[in-house]
Amino acid sequence: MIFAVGMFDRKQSGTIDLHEFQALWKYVTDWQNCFRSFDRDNSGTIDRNELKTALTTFGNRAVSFSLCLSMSLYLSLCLCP
Ligand SMILES: [Ca+2]
Repeated sequence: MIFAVGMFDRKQSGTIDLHEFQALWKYVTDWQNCFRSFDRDNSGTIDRNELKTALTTFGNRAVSFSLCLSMSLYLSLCLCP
């Protein structure tokens, strides 16, 4: 979570205010939606076939995909008990 606070703490105060929290929340929900779009069977994980489909979907945007996947995995570890 320190990463998230630092990323959205635009005033460099060491804390996030309501507006910064709203931006953080949107970022988290966007990544959750990204993860869910890959998790076709709603298993909570991305299996080999789902990963293959995602890679095909992203095509030349592999860097964006890897960032998305990394963040999705991070969120699934941090947000899912
Ligand atoms: Ca799945």
